[in-house]
Amino acid sequence: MSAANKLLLVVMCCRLIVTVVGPTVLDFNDGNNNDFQLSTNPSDLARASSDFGMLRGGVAPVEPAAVFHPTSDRDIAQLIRAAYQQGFPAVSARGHGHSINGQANTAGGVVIEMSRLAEGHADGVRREGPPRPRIAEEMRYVDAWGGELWIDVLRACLEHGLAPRSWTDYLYLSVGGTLSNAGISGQAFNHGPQISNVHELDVVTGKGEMVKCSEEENQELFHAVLGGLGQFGIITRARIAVEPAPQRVRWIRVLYSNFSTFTRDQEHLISLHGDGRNKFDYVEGFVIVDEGLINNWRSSFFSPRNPVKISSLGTDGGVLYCLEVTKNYRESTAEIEALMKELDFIPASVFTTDLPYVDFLDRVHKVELKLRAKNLWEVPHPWLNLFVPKSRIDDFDKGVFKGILGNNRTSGPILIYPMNKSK
Ligand SMILES: Cc1cc2nc3c(=O)[nH]c(=O)nc-3n(C[C@H](O)[C@H](O)[C@H](O)COP(=O)(O)OP(=O)(O)OC[C@H]3O[C@@H](n4cnc5c(N)ncnc54)[C@H](O)[C@@H]3O)c2cc1C
Ligand SMILES: *[C@@H]1O[C@H](CO)[C@@H](O)[C@H](O)[C@H]1NC(C)=O
Ligand SMILES: CC(=O)N[C@H]1CO[C@H](CO)[C@@H](O)[C@@H]1O
Repeated sequence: MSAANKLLLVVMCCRLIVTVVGPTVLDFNDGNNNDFQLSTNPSDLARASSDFGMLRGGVAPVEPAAVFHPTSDRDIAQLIRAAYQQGFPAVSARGHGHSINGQANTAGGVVIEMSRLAEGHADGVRREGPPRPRIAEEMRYVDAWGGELWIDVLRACLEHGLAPRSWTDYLYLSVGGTLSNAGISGQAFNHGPQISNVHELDVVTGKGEMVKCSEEENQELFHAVLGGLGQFGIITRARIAVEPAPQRVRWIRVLYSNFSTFTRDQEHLISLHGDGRNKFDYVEGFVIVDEGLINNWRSSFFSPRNPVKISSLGTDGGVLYCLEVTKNYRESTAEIEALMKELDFIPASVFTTDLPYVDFLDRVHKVELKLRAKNLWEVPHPWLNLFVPKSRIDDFDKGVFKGILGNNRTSGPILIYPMNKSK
């Protein structure tokens, strides 16, 4: 922490009473007998300055002036009220820092660390942390702290035999972080993205007000904050819809060499949504431009003793498409066979796994552990998500998958799956 940074913060907060308690703590009193501490601990600042993208490698990271560890929504409201009334530098919320390009950071401002950190708090004093997930079994919802990781929300719900319905592929992301985007995965065709599965939010607004919002109450704020990239307020609590947790999952991958057959089958599967229809519970897919990928990223799946050879499948342009589906089940798997009969994949290319529901949801974490062991997790991730209109998807395949990527083989993951606009 440079002296210049600290000075900047103190100057900009000149109307607050500031005491420098130790080398890494700034103590504030907002004049109303409210005391709070900001951390300038180098490890807090370093953490807040980097994210999953790691796109600034080599260049000095942009540091915030300080980091705030809240234990409740009141703490956050107090900080933001002081910031609003007294001309503080910018404030941003950071969930698990798994977005890219410094989205959760604010250069020279204060980063609110929403996640539960084992280290405790700036002054080293252990206080009670933010509220734990609270489940209402009858009403079928869970109330979760904005900084809670989805994996912890899941674990808490499972103790009651319940689980949220709509997911992201990876669960080590915070509730507030994914609800500030959309939270999209293979369940979205049926349940909508995560932001369509929220009943109510507690939000701290830019003026430091604590506001409850929902479809019925403060509707404008509700819709602004969901998918609002942290720009309309800070989510401190989300009330999330849950369902009885499925027991087991049949997880199937099949390959296609013909892009239009692949997209036709995917679109057919997402047209089967709503209650009472025989449908898969999850529909995704990915593009394979390099055999390395099959035996790499998403694919502890394909047996190593029986590696898939793209060349043996007679592809056009050397690109393969993998449809990935799951069905949650308790006893019978008859419905799965019926659905598979409706598809037109390469007959010899069916890869099937059967596993507990939690293991399926937490699948990317297994990949994370493997990549970490090879030092391949904390590397730059120049990731990009795009919605492509159906009318241009064939051009996209020719130009990007078969063209740019087919000619410059990459072993990074390339996911592709359709979404219903109405969801
Ligand atoms: C391995 C991996 C897999 C992924 N898979 C998917 C996927 O399948 N589907 C999908 O939709 N996304 C996916 N993502 C993207 C991910 O959902 C977003 O990047 C998400 O923002 C990360 O959550 P986070 O808690 O790390 O948020 P952060 O990166 O900490 O924050 C992201 C944004 O949200 C804001 N924010 C954070 N917390 C709050 C809060 N409490 N209130 C208001 N604003 C807040 C921040 O200011 C920032 O603008 C994936 C990311 C990774 C790294
Ligand atoms: C892909 O399948 C479509 C019909 O689904 C067919 O018209 C087209 O010729 C096929 N393309 C190739 C390269 O075989
Ligand atoms: C980054 C890169 O190597 N791009 C090349 C990919 O392949 C096309 C040919 O299709 C080249 O024109 C690009 O330069």
